[in-house]
Amino acid sequence: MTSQHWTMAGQDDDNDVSVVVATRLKTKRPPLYKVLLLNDDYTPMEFVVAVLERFFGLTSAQSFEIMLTVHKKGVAVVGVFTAEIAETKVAQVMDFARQHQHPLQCTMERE
Ligand code: TYC
Repeated sequence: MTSQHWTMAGQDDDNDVSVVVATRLKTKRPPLYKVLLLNDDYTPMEFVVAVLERFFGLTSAQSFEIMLTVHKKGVAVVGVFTAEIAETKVAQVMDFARQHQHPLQCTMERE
């Protein structure tokens, strides 16, 4: 929706002065970011599946499918989010991987 409301300036009977006010009804969609998971030779497949279930709310079947895509193609988009949410997901995955001493990499890029 793109519309605006304008209140006219004027002077009423009491000599009170009214002021022009613009009310912006337009809503802007925020920029979106793809969260990407990268393949490596060492992170166990089961760990990647567990990450996708835990941090992206995917079912085990969806997680297995995405994990296999990353394994075969090198990278896959695991979700699209606003900046703050994408940053949080990336940080959660990277922290969890580091805690378990796996080299799994997760990044984000503007859609
Ligand atoms: N290539 C890994 C293996 O063979 C599995 C893997 C899948 C690693 C996806 C990372 O993002 C990844 N154990």
